[in-house]
Amino acid sequence: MVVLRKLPGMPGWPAALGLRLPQKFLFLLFLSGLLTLCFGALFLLPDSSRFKRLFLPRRATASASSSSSASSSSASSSSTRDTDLPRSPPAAAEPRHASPAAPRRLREKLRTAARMAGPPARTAPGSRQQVQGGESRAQPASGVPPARETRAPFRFDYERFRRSLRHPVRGGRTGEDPETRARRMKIKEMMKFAWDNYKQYALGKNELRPLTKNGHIGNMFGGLRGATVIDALDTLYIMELEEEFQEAKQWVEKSFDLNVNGEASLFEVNIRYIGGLLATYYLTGEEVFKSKALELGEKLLPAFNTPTGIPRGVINLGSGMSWSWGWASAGSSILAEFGTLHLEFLHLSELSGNPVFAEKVMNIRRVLSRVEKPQGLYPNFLSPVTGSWVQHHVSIGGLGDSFYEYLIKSWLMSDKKDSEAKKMYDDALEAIEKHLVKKSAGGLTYIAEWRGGILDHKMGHLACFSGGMIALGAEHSAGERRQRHMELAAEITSTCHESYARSDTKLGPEAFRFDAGSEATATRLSERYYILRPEVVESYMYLWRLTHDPKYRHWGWEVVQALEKHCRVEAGFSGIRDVYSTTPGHDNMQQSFFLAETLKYLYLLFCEDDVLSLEDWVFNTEAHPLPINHTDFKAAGQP
Ligand code: DMJ
Repeated sequence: MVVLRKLPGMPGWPAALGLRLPQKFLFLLFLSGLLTLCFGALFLLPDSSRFKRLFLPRRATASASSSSSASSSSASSSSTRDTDLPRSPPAAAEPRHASPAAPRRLREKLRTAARMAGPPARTAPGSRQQVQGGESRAQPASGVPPARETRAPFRFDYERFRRSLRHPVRGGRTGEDPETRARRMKIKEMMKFAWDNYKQYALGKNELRPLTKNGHIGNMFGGLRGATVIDALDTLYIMELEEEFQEAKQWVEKSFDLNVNGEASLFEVNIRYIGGLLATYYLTGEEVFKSKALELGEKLLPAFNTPTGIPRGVINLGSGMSWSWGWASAGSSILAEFGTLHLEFLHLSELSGNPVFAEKVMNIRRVLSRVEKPQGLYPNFLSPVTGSWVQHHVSIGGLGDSFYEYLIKSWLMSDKKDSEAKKMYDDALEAIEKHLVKKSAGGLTYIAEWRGGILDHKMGHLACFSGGMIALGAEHSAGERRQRHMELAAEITSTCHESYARSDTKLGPEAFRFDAGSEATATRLSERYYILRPEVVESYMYLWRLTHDPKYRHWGWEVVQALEKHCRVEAGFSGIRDVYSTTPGHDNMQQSFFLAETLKYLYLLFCEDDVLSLEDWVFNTEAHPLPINHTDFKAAGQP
């Protein structure tokens, strides 16, 4: 302003306009604001702009542009809508974060870095790792920068992967008897019926309400839609329901929107959406499934920004804010949730070439392997802040279940190289055998729950997956241990079968007890329902494949008949409210896991062993098949 007033031969502008002192002051304030605005606008111009290059030095231009793109990418989740983005990327396009096409040696180096990376540094609130949303990533401890900043585009070698499989994914179809084929076809028809009704009444919603013939959205998926589509994809493909598979694929291409802003369960999004997309990519090689899985995987990363790197259970997929479930003790994270990411996250690293996903789950592994275990058991609640247990409740059913499943499957998926996972599984199973496995007065073997040293003699339907898991582990043991575990698996599966056989509907309750005179029956009204859960038929499928005892097919067929009789309604399948009533009320919900798991496991029970062979695949906890690494990809997750 001094310059303006003293220009020779020219009165200052405000003076020339005849303004008083306060008005001059306001005028100059306005002028300086205008100048600042103009300068700031330079940063919004594209790098190519002549004006920008004229006024800003080269370095400032680059950093301004990168910070602007960073902020637009972190804001994109909430602000960008379908109209702004192509709904499906061109088939050959790499995902936007795809890393490096790097020479093999560099890839190995990055993987080694991921393997060696220590737990994330404890960060003060507000530090870089605590920034919510966007793509805040921990730097590997080795100092090797994140993959996308250093490497050329990476491309997963799908053909090489397919050549590594030992069996055709849908099997060779030889040597089956007509009855087995007819039963398999019946299950295929059930799948078609479930899909057709979902498609007709609820396509684009998460699940079908078969009585009211409409859709259900629910609050587990943070605004994501189409849970049934994603969960059904690989089952439709395996059952050779080609037309229906194409319908589902088209929905993913045209309508599956990841730019959502809502609160999601990290666990559910991982097992259903990421698991379903990954499996379908591996089965079909269609790029759209891979790119959607990777894009969604990135959106989950901010949940890991905690002092220990143990993720919180709930994440807003738009903002990246995360927090613990309100019902979880003292802000804790749940064992079965943060312990059920390993398989999918290793595959996300494998497919993107970006080690960040593997680093996150290897860090969880490190925290768990170091924390002291009461009697060798893993309680269900862990603080993501201190890394200590919050409450001593142990269960192989709900809250704990799939953590154990992922230990043995991590080892199998690594082609038996991940010996740390195997040891953790063996030790955990030994503690379970010692403290939780019991026999009822009537001779039924069951796995009790443990509350601070006191046993609760109940098994949830969820815990019935353990027959299959223990059999799978036993298959790869030797000698006395193998036999003992195979017997334990068969006994638990038989107990779970009893929980079905002792009901009027021949379907099992949500929980059954072994106290006060009850033997594998529900004693509380609130535990009598059946919501189309898969765990019992899952164990039948594993036990059949590993023993070929015909009773498992027989028991599976009983379930098919019971489902047809009590759960099939005019427009789909519904859960029932009371398995002990011959006229059970329906709950009006066709759960997406019915298509992902229950029908898939039933179908596989009546297939030859080479359909999704256990030599080539492990099933994630939502029954989505992920390949065993016969090539080199498991290196990414090795400790
Ligand atoms: C499924 O979503 C998964 O199997 C999960 O691990 C447990 N619950 C349901 C089915 O019961």
